Amino acid sequence: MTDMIKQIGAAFRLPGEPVSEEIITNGNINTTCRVTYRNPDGTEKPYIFQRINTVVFRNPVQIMQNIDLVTTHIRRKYPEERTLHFHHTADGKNYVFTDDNAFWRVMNCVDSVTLDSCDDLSVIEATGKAFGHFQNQLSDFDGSLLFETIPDFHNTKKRLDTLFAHVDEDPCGRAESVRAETEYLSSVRETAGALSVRYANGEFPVRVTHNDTKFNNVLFDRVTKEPIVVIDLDTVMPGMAMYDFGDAVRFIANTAAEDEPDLSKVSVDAAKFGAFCKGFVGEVMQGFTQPELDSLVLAAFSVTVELAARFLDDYLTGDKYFKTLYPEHNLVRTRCQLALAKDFRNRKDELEQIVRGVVRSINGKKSD
Ligand code: GN1
Ligand code: MG
Repeated sequence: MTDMIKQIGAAFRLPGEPVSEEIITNGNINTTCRVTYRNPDGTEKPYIFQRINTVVFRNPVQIMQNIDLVTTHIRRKYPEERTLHFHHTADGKNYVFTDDNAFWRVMNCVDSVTLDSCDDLSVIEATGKAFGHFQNQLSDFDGSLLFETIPDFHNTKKRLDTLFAHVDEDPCGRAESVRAETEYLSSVRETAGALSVRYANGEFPVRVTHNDTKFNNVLFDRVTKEPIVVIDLDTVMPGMAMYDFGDAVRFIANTAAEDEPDLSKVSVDAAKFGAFCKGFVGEVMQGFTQPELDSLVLAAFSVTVELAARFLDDYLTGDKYFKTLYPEHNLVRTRCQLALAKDFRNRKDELEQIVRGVVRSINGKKSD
């Protein structure tokens, strides 16, 4: 057991001794370990230890304040529901800086599983419900209380502007090798950036959104596969509701993984898209404006282009942001997201029809 783990556990006054640790490899940014403690009475209890990547999140203390506010709000509003529980140090902080100046937090480990993919449409619909419900949980939360942990996080226009600035600078001499990718991104620059421009113009409500609605950011019951709780609250900030939808289907309705190198495997699974839509829209529709409902498919396309731009930007600037498993990983991710974005675009009419069908069926049920 590393001294670091012991030092962190002691700061949070965890009872007993750590007996095992295991790295959880889901996230692309932070470092997460499951650490099991043996209590003085011999029973065992697992905890999640997480080191925040402070290059990405420059204000980790503010993140923890945000999380405190958000989880307190949810706990008060829905006392019967599961919320994340973070531990506190003797001086009341829900984080600790270790000797090497790393930023750590510790939360209770929820007995659960995460999923990276799934063919069971009822689980996908339930995931849509869970993310929709998360937005409802925070619908009456004052977003101005939240620190903007990463400014312009889902400002697609700005993400594309940054990418093209780096294409011109070309700090690693890689721009020529990604000409096809940048040409495509240039051709969709305006369309993909449009929602973020309209948001800045006040055409959509400012809501408190999750902003990182990946499938594996929901914990599921091991047996029933019912969602237990939405996790990864680091980017909960004011934002566009439909981007939570878009980012989720980008991941969940892809017929392949986010970094699939064989592009012939990458496409939108319409049934999965529809199942997620049914769950999500069913939860949020009541409070949604018509322009929000009408932009769901465009949001999926836009956020997929945005991710492609972010992965490519990281590739062009030396792979400093996302964790990579091999040298071309960010480029492979870029190509995969571009293939998916193209499919979202080509099948816009079909997918919009699915959204309209979902809305009709929800309205039909209400008037029954
Ligand atoms: C990062 O770390 P993780 O996997 O939760 C990223 C998301 C991306 C995602 C792509 C703070 O999320 O925006 O969609 O990778 N988070 C941050 O896999 O940049
Ligand atoms: Mg995340």
